[in-house]
Amino acid sequence: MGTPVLSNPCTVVIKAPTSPTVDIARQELESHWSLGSRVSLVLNKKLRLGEGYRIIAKRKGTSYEAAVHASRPIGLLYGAYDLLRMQNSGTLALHGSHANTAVDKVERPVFPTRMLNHWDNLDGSIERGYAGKSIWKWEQISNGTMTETLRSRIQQYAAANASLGINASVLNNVNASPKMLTREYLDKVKLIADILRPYGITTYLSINFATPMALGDTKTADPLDKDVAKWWKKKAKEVYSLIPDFGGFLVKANSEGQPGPGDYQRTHAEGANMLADAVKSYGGKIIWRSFVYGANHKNEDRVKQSLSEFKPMDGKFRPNVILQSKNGPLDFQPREPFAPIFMHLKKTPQYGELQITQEYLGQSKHLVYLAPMWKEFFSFVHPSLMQGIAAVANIGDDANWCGHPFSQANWYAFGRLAWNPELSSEEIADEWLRQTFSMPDEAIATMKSVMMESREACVNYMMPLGLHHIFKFDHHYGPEPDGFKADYPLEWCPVYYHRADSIGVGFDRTVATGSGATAQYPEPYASEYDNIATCPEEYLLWFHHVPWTYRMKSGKTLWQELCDKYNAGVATVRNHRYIWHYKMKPYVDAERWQHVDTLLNHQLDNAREWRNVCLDYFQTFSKLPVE
Ligand code: BDP
Repeated sequence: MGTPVLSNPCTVVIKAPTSPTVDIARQELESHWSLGSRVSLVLNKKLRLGEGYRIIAKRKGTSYEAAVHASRPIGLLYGAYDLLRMQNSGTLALHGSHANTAVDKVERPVFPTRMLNHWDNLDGSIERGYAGKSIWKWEQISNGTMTETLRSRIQQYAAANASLGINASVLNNVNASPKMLTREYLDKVKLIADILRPYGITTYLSINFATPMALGDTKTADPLDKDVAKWWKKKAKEVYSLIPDFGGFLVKANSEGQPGPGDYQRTHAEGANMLADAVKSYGGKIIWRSFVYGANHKNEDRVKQSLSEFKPMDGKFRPNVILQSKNGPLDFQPREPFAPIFMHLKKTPQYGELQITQEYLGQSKHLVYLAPMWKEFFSFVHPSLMQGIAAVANIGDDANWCGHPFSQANWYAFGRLAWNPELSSEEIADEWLRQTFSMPDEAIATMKSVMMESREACVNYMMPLGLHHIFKFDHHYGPEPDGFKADYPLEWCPVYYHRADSIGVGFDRTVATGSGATAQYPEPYASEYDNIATCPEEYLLWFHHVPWTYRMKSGKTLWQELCDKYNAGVATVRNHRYIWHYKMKPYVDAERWQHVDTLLNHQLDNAREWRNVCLDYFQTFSKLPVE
């Protein structure tokens, strides 16, 4: 990405008090704006644009006159980046017929909080990270300074996020180390926060609920214990003395082995509220994750558990507690119906949690563009139901940040949708492609359709028709539909989810005969999903146990349809590989072309493996021929 630095930079006229943020906006325009010799940045508090901005640009002869107006410095920076985006994606151009000759637009972000969640560990590893090690090189920060290499990398990270409007970053893994809150690390966090701040990014940390006890400062981590509450108050004071605009804590409690209030027979609300009280006077937030299963509702269908747990707590949280839930009720599968929790909690602010890192979508080896998946979520869960949107980052220290060159499009798309979920997946892909490659329009269109087809292809070659969680154990790469281990929780075993038998396949979640998960949905979804005849086929095996010979809408049997979907998934990848291999070479530098080509070959092998392993396995139940 990026445009060449001009030899004769443009003049940036600034009508705003100096500030680090305005300075960055000026530098970015000076170095990269090439459509005019003058551009203005105008701050006007009366505009009431929040983090937004207004851009006015007009083509006059051989250049544009452009100005960004905003009511806050960050709006000027966002506007400056938008100007560059329009330039780099050809929306503004001195030649060519499809460029705009005049633009006058106001932009405001839809989600107030637009947040990345890094699952980075203090030892530099990244949980579900596929693009190298953590970009936070903790060992390169000491005595109040950091290496220049690190500083510049973090600045690039901040700039990339700000260019999309991402305004919050949780630096560490939700499976958090208690060490994160030691003074040693807080001093380091402060330096990172100082770099992120002028880019409009608020720093947050994930915490381990048992930190005071784990560090040996208290005897318990019971949220109702006075010493514990006192410890957190003191810790909050320390954090805010270092980072006055610190965002708050993200908490994974009583989930997958993490400590939490439940260890002391306290509720999630009691745990969250104790922390909320500690950060309240500083304007801090507690972001509490609803991703819990296997504790209080052990014998319930896993997809029902988080709503069962949290619904009774609606109204019991302090105002500065936010509940953060994954888009689907299970766990970032290639396709899930939406998580009904967003509709049920009326008194608790909520964030949606998406996953940019492709844990279940081919990691950084498969070309899978995720915008269509997130748009699907927003089509059910209206953005107004959420105060913020968070996403698990796919960023690591690989030279290209995200591993697969096309995985960068997912970071990009998340940021764009967090700003404006109304943007279409196509528009975002188009923008990204034009800023990432220099290709003629026809090639852009071709690659756009590759990107647009890629997620459905992934669903098809991995788990079509509502199948889910049939991944290999633990690392979640590759198929293991026969996965069962007696010594693991049943919810970690693929056989628990597909329930294949001689009659059919799929998880019966109906009210009459199954787990009743359909009843957690509001109408019209509850009835629609509950009835096999009206259940959308992409969710069929999510909600129903369906006979192998069941007639699908196409007239084919379920078995035939399943075979066809798997084959279609493989065929799409084969076509994508063909397109890249035979058509894109002239337009892409040798290194990136080779990299993507190798990855697509690999993806095709993987897609075939998925199809073959799954169909061979399911055939042992269906006893029907694979066509
Ligand atoms: C699952 C991941 C696991 C995470 C967990 C979570 O496999 O690594 O810790 O989600 O979100 O998807 O807490």
